[in-house]
Amino acid sequence: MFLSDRERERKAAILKVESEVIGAAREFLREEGFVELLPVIVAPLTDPLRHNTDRALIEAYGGHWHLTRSMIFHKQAAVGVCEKIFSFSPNIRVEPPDWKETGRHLWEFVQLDLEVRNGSREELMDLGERLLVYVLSRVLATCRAELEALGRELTVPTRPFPTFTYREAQRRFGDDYEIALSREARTPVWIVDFPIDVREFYDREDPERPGILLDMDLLYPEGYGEALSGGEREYLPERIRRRIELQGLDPAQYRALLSLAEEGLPPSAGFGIGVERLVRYICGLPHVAEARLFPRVPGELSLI
Ligand code: ASN
Repeated sequence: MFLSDRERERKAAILKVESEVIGAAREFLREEGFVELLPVIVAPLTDPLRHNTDRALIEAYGGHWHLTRSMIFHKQAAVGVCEKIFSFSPNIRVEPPDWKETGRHLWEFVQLDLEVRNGSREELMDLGERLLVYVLSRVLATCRAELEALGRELTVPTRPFPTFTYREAQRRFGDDYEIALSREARTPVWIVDFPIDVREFYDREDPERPGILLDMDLLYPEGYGEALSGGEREYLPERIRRRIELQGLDPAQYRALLSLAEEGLPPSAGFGIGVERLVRYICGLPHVAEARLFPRVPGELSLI
C-alpha cells in the first residue's frame, strides 16, 4: 500500500462515502421490513451467469464447492422462510483479463442482493428507485466535504425513472446499448422485457408474452453503465427444467434447485445492486477499483 498523502486522502473520502452507502441502504431496507442474511460464500450450486466466466471451485470434504457468483438460488429458497431478505453478498467472478479496461469490473465485488416473496417486477422497480434516492440523499447530506474533495457534483434524480424495453434500447443504440444509452441519460434509466435468450434461466417468462421476461436492469446516467439487475423468478419445477434445457444446460447439475422447487419454492422477485459500482457513480470515479481498498482487478496480481 504505497499511497501518497494525496492518494490516501482520496481513498479515505471514497471509503467514507462507501461506509455511508452501506449504512443508509441497510437502514432503508430494515425500515421496509427486510431481514438481513449473512452471505453464502461457498455452495454446491451457484449462478450459471450468461457470459464466459471461469469457474472458481474449491475442494473440501470430498466434494467440489463453488465460490458464489450470485446468491440467486439461496435468495429464492430464503424467501420461503422470511418474506423479505437482503444480504451484502461477496461474489467471485473470474472474468477475462481484458475486462480490467471496462472500468466496471472487479472479479471480487459485493452486491446488495435482495428478494421479496410474492413480489412483482413493478414493486421491485419502485423499491429500487426509493432505495437509490434514499442512499443518494443520505450521502449528499453526510458526505458533502468528501464529494467536494472528489470534485463530484451529484444531484438526487426525480422518480419515476424513464423506462425503455430491451427492444427499444437495442433499436436506438444497437446491441451494445448499455454504455451508449447510459452516456446519453441524465437520470437513471430502466431497461425491461429482455428476450428469453439473452438472460439467465431463472428470470420469469411472461405467461402473457412468450419469449419475453419479467425482468429489469437499471442503468446509471453519465456513462457509468449498469446499476442493478433483477426480475421475477421462475419457481415451478417443470418451468425451471424447461428453461435450463432451453439454455443448453444440464438439468442434472441443477438437481438441488429442482428438488427445492419440487418441495415448493415461493413466487418471488428481487434484484442485486453492485456496491462498488454505486460508489463509483456517486463519487464519479474512472474505475470501480477505486471503490475498494484491496481491489481485485481482472488479470492483475495483488500483493495484499
Ligand atoms: N442479483 C441478480 C438478481 O437478483 C443476479 C446476478 O447477480 N446475476 O437477479
